[in-house]
Parts: sequence; C-alpha cells; structure tokens
Amino acid sequence: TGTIVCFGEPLLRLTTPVGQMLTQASALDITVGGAEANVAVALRAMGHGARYVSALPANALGDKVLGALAGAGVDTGHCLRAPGRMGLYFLEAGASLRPSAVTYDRDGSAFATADAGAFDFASALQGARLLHLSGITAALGPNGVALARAAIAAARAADVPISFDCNYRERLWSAWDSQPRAILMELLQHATIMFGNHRDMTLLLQKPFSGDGPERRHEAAQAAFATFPRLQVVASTARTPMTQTHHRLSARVDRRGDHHQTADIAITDIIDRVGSGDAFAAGVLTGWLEGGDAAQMARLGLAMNALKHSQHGDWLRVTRADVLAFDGDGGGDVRR
Ligand code: KDG
Repeated sequence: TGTIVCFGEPLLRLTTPVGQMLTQASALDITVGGAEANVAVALRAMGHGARYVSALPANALGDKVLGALAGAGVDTGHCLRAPGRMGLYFLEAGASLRPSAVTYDRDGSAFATADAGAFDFASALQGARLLHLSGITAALGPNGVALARAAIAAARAADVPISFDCNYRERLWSAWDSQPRAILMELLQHATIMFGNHRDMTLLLQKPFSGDGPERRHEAAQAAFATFPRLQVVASTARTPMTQTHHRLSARVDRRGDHHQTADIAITDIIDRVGSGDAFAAGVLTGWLEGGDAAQMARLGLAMNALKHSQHGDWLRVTRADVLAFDGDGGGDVRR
C-alpha cells in the first residue's frame, strides 16, 4: 500500500431524476464529484491511502464535501478553506436515445481562484508514492495552470512521481484564451503515468489517433514515450457505444517494455457512466502501486471502470473483493 495525493477541484453534483430534463425537475440529488476526488475515493476502496489536497469555501457546502470525503476514508487534512464559492455541476441523466448532459456552474470557485502559494505541498506530499492530478485543473484558466505547475514543481522537488489524466474538457478550455496543447505538453514533461484517450493523443501529438484499434493505440503510446521523457505508463480505454445503455469497453496499458490490451466487454444496463474514467485511473494506479505488470493494471482498470457503470453518482463504492471478483459476467446471481 501507500498514499497517493490527489490534487484538484471538488464539485457538488446535482442530478435530475431519471427521465427528467433540468427544465422539468423539481428535485435534484446531491452527490460529490470532481475527477481527482473520485480517484481518491476509488483508491481507498482498494485499500490504498488517499490524501486529497484542494481549497473549499468555509461554508456548509465545503463542510458537506469534506464530510463525504472523510466518510469515504480520504485524508482531507491538507485541504484549505478559502474565499470563493463551491463549484457545481448539473447532470441531466441520460435515457434511451438521449445522452446525459453536463452543465457547469463553477466560475470563481475557491479552488479555481486559490493562491498556489497558500498550499503546503511539501508537507502534503510527505511519504506519498504518487501525485495524481488532471488537465481539468489547467483548463480552469491561468490560475488553474499556476496551481498545476505549483503542485508538479513540489512533487518534482520531493521526488514524488506524477500521474496525469489529460481529461480533456472542451468547454472549460474554450471559455478562456487558452493554449491547451502547449500547456498539456509542458505539464506532461514531468509525468511518469499518463491517462489519455484518442482525443487527448490527437491534440498532443498532432496526429489523428481516432481509430481505437490496438495498432493505433500502440502507435500513440510509442509516440508519447518518444515525446515525454519521464513517462513510464500510458493508459487508456476505448468505448464503443452500441446504445445509450449498452457500450463495449476495453482497457489498454503500455509501458516501456510491455503492454496489454484487454478483450472488449459488454457494459449493459448502464446506470451512470460519469466517473468511470476516474475509476479506471484508480484501477491502473492500484496495479502500479502493487507492482503489477501492464496486464494487471489494465485488468484492474477495466474492472473498476466497468463496475462504476452500475452505480449512481461519481463515486465507485465497491470493495476490493468486488473488483477482484469481476469477470465481466457477474450479473444475474445473488451473492449469499
Ligand atoms: O470525471 C468526472 C468529472 O467529469 C466530474 O466529476 C466533473 O470534475 C468534473 C469535471 O470537471 O468535469
């Protein structure tokens, strides 16, 4: 085991009841999200230490998020209470023939406006095996870029390896005068582990990696290894939606030296796929922490990604036994 430090913006998620658009809904379900918080929770489920570093408002909304994270076993002792608001996102749950839709309401959040100098990264990173962060922080604006740079610089100074999920969020980048490619290229120079789908790879390497076939994904990973000197692991999933509630999914992990691509599995009766990429990241990181090879990382990532589709909310709340028992065919029976 070992502690992973996750750094990023928390969001409260407000979800409409199934079958209702925001314009129709009169009640919303409140849960906690934020990609890096989701990773921290899923790592705890696997028995690893997770420390969340962020800035939250000193009000009941900040209390709610911190309480939920602490309840999931995440160490929140290095979170700051800061001026600014709690970021929100609204989710219109998808239905047959209609995709889910996200509406962000997060401008001016305590995290997005936090002073990078206010964080005690050196103490937060003490004893950590890894720093995990994502492109979402950089996508928040110039101050977000400064926050990502500061966290990365502190990890480099403390000799803590960095895990970076590109997590491309078009709407965040396009809301300001951003240079996503240049910024992500800079941040990834420091990454040991990278999560990136075909869209991230196409943006970064300026070559179309749209095909999700094994050869294209292998080629993309090799290009990433050639471009980013510290990189040791490139992980991605490939998803083919068959219908709104039935997708085909595979996971792939490339290392300098070995690689593994899982078979496609069918994900049917999807309840909620938001957070599945974060569950995947937690699975791959679990494999990495435990000294696993590419195949173990890919299998754990796929299992956690798949299981997330069966639960409401951003968080994967299963046990380690559930993940290890996952065989892609677990429905039907009752465990007694
Ligand atoms: O991965 C899940 C996230 O997309 C969700 O929690 C919201 O952090 C979020 C974001 O910025 O999209």
